Amino acid sequence: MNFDENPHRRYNPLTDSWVLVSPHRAKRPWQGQVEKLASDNRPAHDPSCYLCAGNTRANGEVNPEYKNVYIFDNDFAALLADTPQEEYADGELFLAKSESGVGRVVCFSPYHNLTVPEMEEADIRAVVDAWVDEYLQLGAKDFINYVQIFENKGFVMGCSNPHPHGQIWAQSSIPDEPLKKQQAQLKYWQKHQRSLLSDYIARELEKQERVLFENEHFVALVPFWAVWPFEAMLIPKRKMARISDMTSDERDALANAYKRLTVRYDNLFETSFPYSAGIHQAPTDGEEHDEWHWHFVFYPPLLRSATVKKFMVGYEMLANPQRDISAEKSANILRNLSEIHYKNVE
Ligand code: H2U
Repeated sequence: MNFDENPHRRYNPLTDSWVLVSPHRAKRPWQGQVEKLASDNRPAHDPSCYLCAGNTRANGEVNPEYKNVYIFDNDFAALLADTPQEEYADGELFLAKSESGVGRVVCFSPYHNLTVPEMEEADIRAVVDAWVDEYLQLGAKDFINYVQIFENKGFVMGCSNPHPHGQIWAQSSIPDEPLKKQQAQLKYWQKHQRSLLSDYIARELEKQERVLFENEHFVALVPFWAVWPFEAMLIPKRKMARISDMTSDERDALANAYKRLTVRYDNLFETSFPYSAGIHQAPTDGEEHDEWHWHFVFYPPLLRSATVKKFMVGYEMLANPQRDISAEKSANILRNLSEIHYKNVE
């Protein structure tokens, strides 16, 4: 098959879904929406930012003078711990269930003007440690069965504040996306007694078509089934069900890979590159979950410049996700970018 010329569908074995790839369409002209660039000239401390150290949040609480990571209960959390347990069923067509959970906000750094690609690796490691602690502490609660750790970056992604931060939503149900991945990984594990992603990265490392870089413990690649133009994954080389299985060296390696990928992203269009990124891992329901091989996914919306993003509309809302530029071409572009942040180039 000629992946760079002919329209085709690609299979995502992790979610059991398909993406339509139309590589011949990459050159179509764009007369649509152009995004505004957010100003990148931020002070290290913004007195009006509710995430900066020492500032007052919307509910009147004052943030401490934190030095690296600071985590607090989301004041406007989507999920609440003390939700009454109720079920509603009116026949088979009207079903509802109450959902309990916890929302946490994770400030990555007190410096308002930094983002992950500009942070020191040691400070990113502190974020990794905080994620592990939160996964364990939230997961230990009897009403929490799944912990979703994520970073929503950039106004174009609906992020409300440029201060470096992420969120954690922990809840009693396993949400749809990780559940699909769990079912696919379980099926593969039962069939082969190997993890789907161990086999996948072994093949990707052989092929070297979509691998961006690797370090001792992680592989960074554009997945074969990528939907977003510059979608990427960080996959641990060792099969681990959950981030709390990482050794200290593996945590350092994750911080290293997180920084290197996001520096390349910023360098792509010389802008603070927006994305939604998050960790998919085993639920905290008390089971072993040998099938799970945790991983970190990055879904960036930008398509051809700092101001032209991909829209998931039309055919994509009605039929299947679709992409123009092939995953291999995107990987080539990202692979050839420098790992020195463009702001630090003389
Ligand atoms: P986003 O930038 O991704 O929207 O995340 C910021 C979160 O911070 C958001 O979920 C919370 C919002 O509810 N928040 C507080 O908890 N306290 C505040 O004072 C303002 C915002």
